[in-house]
Amino acid sequence: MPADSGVDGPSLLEAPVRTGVLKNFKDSLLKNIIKRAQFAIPPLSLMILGSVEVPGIEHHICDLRFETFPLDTPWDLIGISVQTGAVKPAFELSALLRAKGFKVVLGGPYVTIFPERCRDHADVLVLGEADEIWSDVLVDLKHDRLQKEYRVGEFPDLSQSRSVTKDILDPGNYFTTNVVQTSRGCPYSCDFCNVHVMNGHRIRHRKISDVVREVEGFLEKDRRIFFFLDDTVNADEEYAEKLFRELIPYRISWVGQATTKLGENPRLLDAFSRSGCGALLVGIESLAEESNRAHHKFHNPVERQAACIRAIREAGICVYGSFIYGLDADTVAQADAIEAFLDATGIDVPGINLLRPIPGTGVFDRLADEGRLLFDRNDHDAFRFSWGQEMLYRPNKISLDEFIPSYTELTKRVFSVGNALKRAAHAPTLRSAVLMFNLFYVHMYGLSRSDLSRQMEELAESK
Ligand code: B12
Ligand code: SF4
Repeated sequence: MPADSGVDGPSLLEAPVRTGVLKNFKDSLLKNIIKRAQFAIPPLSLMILGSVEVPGIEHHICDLRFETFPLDTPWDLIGISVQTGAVKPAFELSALLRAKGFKVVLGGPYVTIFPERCRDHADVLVLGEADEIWSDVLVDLKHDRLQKEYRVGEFPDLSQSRSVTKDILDPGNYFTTNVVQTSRGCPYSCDFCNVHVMNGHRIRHRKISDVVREVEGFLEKDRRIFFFLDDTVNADEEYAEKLFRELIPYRISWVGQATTKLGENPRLLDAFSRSGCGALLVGIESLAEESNRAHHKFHNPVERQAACIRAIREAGICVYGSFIYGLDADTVAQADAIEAFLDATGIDVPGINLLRPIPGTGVFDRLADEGRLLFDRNDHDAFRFSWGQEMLYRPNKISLDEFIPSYTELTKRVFSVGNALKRAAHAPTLRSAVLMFNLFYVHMYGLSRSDLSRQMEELAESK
């Protein structure tokens, strides 16, 4: 269920404006900027599946962020990608389509982790990374022998060449269509994340020559920025250095996600910078080491983070620093620590998240067992995720009455228009994107604050 404030995303563009002339003006100005900036990137999962060739089968992608589902077309099979935070709308859509007589297949992270909860909502389930098994589904569809469930045994071997086409996308819908993944799997086990649950602990690479060929082919159709969607694009430093050195001649500009360890590897930093890296998202989480340990995050020791971030920025790469405030050893002192860290490092775009316990992760089960979830553990719809909105759990060392004001005061200070302008002026590159993101966050964190203050009132009433 999306929040009324619109913090959940695209619906914010249609959200009713609130009272106050100045506020209305600011809201509508920011909404227009966001609409124009069109931050959306295409879903790689559906691009991959849509590239699987089976004679006689044609794929179409409908991105419900921009398009209305074409119900008048006689589709043979409709696939829906189900993310954990969007289970309810996915099931509702499936019910509507099935009531009209269409066959529906559900796949994606939620289906893979909770198949038993999905069985009644589809004709067919696909469990796991579907790169290879999707062709079996299509062949069975052709021969009218679809099974109820397709379960991927082994993780697909990514070193097998499989080309990805963008021809089924409408490029006008997106900020860029250049999304590429070089590897899957994560060697770490942060308990708030389900990447290692979904994709395993072993890093599986694509061949460097395949990735380079893909970049070359993508460039012919769209010269905009590239997104490397890997969770940690520097996880295997040797592979990353080889790959990005080979990409230097293509003169692309790109962004991705990395660990701050990058700042300690000058050769790799040089390869990133020379291949056109403009910005990296890094997960800092807590500035209290004990908190990170409590959530099984052992890489990136806190005392080395600041120096690493400075090194990355000095190499001309912007840093999006992602924090989670409210982890298990955090006290309210974290709020000031985060602010001081932002000043000391010059992080270009900060993201100050609340912990969103996602069903299927270690932290979800632990908080549920400890009686700290604020919603029923079986009601997965309650555990939607986004920037903030309401609290889903009780922090360990801070009462909710203290935590919510501490968090909202922090985001009010960090996400001001003045700070947005300052960060853009000091960004090592991509200044207009840094400005846009920061302004977007001024707006979004404002919405998140209204959700939280409503929750505070409700909690007070229920006491
Ligand atoms: C890129 C990305 C984004 C992009 C979105 C890009 C886009 N338009 O798709 C951006 C930056 C916008 C984003 C935002 C967010 N993201 Co994100 N994101 C990712 C990331 C890094 C890669 C996704 C991807 O493309 N993977 C590659 C594809 C190939 O893998 P896949 O999607 O799993 O698809 C395979 C299978 O699942 C299956 N499959 C998938 N769909 C279907 C459908 C059918 C019919 C079938 C048969 C099979 C099938 O086959 C596919 C091929 O093998 C993942 C992490 C990850 N490694 O997946 C996180 C991840 C999906 N994001 C996550 C989160 C939490 C968020 C945010 C809430 C973050 C935030 N706090 O704001 C927002 C929410 C956005 C939203 N409203 O949904 C979580 C989701 C947890 C969950 N669902 O259980 C993930 C898993 C990361 C994590 N740490 O846990 N994200
Ligand atoms: S948060 Fe990042 S590093 Fe931690 S397990 Fe998930 S993908 Fe790996």
